[in-house]
Amino acid sequence: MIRGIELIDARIDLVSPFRTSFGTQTYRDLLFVRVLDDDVEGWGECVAMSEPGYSSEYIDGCRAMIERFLLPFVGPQTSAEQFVERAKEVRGNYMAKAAVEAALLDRQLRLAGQSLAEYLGATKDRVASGVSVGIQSSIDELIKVVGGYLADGYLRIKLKIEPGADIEQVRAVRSTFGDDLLLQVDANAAYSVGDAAHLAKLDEFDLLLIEQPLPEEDVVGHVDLARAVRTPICLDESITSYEVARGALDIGACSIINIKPGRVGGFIESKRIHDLCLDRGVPVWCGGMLETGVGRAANLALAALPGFTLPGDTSASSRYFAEDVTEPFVLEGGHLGVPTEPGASRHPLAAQLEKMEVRRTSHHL
Ligand code: NPG
Repeated sequence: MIRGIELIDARIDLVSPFRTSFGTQTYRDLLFVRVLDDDVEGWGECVAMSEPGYSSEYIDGCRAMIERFLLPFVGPQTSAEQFVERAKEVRGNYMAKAAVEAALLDRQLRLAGQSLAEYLGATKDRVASGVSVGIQSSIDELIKVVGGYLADGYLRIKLKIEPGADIEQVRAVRSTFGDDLLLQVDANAAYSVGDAAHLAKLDEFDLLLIEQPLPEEDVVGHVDLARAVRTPICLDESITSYEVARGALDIGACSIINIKPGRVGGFIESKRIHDLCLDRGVPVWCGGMLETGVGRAANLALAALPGFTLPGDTSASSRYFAEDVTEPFVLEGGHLGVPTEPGASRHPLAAQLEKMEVRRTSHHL
């Protein structure tokens, strides 16, 4: 029986600054949901950032949303599926919902002795790892950083781009590391439809995809862009639900989708989007939001579904953290193992969490 829920705030340092078109991060604020049951506990990690730069959600807002509107949906025996149904009366707030869903899933799967991979219908026991490379101060630095990740064994490189740091960066990486390198770019919504001719200059580099070139709301603009460039368009920020995914595919806004459970409200919705894409032969891959091992574990289970045919941003813990809050995920031959133990999340190590914890609020049912 669920007795209560804790919300735990923490902060973890990044091994190196991570620069994207929407800002630079040197640490990551964390928010965990911990469901307390008589027999087990369930953990979920909220993927929102401290500031609303990637999406409209942010950590302090998610905490308030969870406390005021989402916890009332949780009773002593509430399953993740029931929570998802009840939470439909709250609009949006995908990252807040996903964090609660993950904690409930973790609890119920531990009680049932089932892994998230099994629950979702995973077909792989390890997943290919890609790495996301932040915008660097110079092309020399970029080449050095990419070379380091390739030496680590990463199987695919994603370069963050923005206007002024795009074509020449991609040219340098392609010419240094060769045509066989699996390479893609991510603009985090930094361009407009007027940049179509500029973005078409990326076509000569045989990229796997261009991720989210235009603003989140401009799904229709991506249709025009998709006609003007040969490189496949992949949507991330724009895809907040199954319905948006179906519409985007119907109108030709994208031909690949990045699935992030936090962005779409959880794993149950992620699976629906996966199934839709599998049915239509649309490749998907699993994004990342600088998760600690808590959320990374669950992402790996999702990435093990059969439609995830492209390597994801499922990097090892060491890509971001000197010391993860959990036992770290370690790269082996460019892959990460899919967790097989019961539950959805890997739980924090008490000593690690203690070093990182900022505050904790308890809510009794
Ligand atoms: O590997 O966990 C990871 C991060 C991969 O680049 C990555 N994430 O836009 O996809 C993204 C980006 C991101 C990071 C977005 C932090 C929002 C916050």
